[in-house]
Amino acid sequence: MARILITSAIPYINGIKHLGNLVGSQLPADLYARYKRARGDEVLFLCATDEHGTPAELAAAKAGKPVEAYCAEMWEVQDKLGRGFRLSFDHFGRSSSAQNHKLTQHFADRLAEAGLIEEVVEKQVYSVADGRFLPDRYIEGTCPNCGYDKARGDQCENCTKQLDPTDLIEPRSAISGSTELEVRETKHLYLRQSAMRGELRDWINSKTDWPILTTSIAKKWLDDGDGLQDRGITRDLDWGIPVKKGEDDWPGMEGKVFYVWFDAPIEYIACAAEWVEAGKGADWERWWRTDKGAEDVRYVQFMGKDNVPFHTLSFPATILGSGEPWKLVDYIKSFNYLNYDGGQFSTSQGRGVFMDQALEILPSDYWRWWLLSHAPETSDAEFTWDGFQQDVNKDLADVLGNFVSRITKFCRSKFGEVVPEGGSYGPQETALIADLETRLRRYEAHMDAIDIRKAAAELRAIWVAGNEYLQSAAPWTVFKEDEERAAAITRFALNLVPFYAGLSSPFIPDAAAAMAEAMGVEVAWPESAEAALSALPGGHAFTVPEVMFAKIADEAREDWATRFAGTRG
Ligand code: B3M
Ligand code: ZN
Repeated sequence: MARILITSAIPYINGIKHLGNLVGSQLPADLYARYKRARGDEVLFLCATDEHGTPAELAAAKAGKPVEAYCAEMWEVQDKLGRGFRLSFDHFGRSSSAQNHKLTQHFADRLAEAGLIEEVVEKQVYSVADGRFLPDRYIEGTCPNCGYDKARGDQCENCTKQLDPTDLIEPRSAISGSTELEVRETKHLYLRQSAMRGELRDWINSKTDWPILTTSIAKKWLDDGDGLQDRGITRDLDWGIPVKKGEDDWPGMEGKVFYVWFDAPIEYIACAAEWVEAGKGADWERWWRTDKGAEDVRYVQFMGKDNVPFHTLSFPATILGSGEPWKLVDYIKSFNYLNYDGGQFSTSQGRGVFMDQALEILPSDYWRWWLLSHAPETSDAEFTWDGFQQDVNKDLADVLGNFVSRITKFCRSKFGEVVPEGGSYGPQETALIADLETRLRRYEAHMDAIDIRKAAAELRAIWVAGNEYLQSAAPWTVFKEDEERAAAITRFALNLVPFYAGLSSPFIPDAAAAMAEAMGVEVAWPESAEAALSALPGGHAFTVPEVMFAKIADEAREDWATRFAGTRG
């Protein structure tokens, strides 16, 4: 039995995520966690909300709430949606937890002890009226390039020119509108990542089995980007983890907090400690410390491609720089983007389908199946309503759902709600078992390799094979001549239902559970096709399940296409 630690990138707290976010980290991570558990491995699957930084402060201000209250509420919302999508986290934590405060301050202390932190005095804009330093995006003014009067200190939204706050004409605070701004000196901590270039390069070069998407991004930033420049890891903000050296104050850093991208990945570790604190586990260091049992853990991370540099360079720099035996990631599965109907999903424009809306219109299995079977692995992928309707209707309703409904209903009408006895299997059954055995091993290999689209294609082929068998063996025709043989075919086809339930459960857990329940068995991963297909003996009782997958009608599709075209609410 292997031990597998799985983390999904932790979503920002500010707002509900769209389906592109979901398929880029949480959902594939869940697929893998469910699969590994089904295979009997010991899994710890962690995720959390990413709660610090300017976006959280801004979103809270916009909602008219204190930032702590806002984060607590949004955590509830994201937690509930995660459960709605059946994301099987062992713990869904918060980067604002006490555990993360402690660990983040601990890492800063270790890095300072190792000589990897430098104190740098910089000049920054201070707002006298607001009594605080303003991050670039909190400063507004007139664009020197196009004259747009709401340009931000980092960029003009109108002409897209990148700006420095000092470029703005008549700069003012975006918080209060005050123009009483001055440039003041402020001290920040920089992590000397550049000192670790060699160590990081050796580590990344040793990862020959990583997806090309992951290593190409890592190497680009390692060598010719500025990814390994020394980075500021502190900010002049109120909301965040106070800058401390372990438990001690850090002279000159009073009132400052760590930068969100410094503490967010540390939450992966803190989340395991929260899991123990919540009474769900006994020992988190066994997963995270190689001197305390984690040397045989395989650690797999899931994330969108924009997060790769932070996970291949910055976070490993924190871990390696600490000089302590923390577990480093073994495999990083990264994703391209999912686009929406000829454009991009857009949180600011409300374009596309968001997690709450998706669950309002269809059960989670529909979304899980479509999203995972179209996961943007080797290139960007696109969601269209036509494609979604077509694929879901075909794969789930016409193939899988139809198979289950047809065989259970046929059996009920001719033999009652028990698996029929008698008759014998022939060449058709032998051939199907051989075919399914090959496909089962191929499916497992794709799942082990986290080749999600290939795995989905194989699973679909496994469903199709059963459907085709039933179609050609045609027990309803055979029944008229040879009831015994019809009984054997029916028994064999009924045995496919729990087989499908086991194999489908990582993709569509609710439907899988319903199938197994109808057949009066537990969801279980099959040892082999042969063993699985004789699991239900003659005389075993079952029930005909409810309609598993209703088809998406054209009117519904048209309706949704209009409803989600832009601007939510
Ligand atoms: N919150 C960005 C994102 O949600 C960021 C990930 C942090 S992972 C430690 O895409
Ligand atoms: Zn401009």
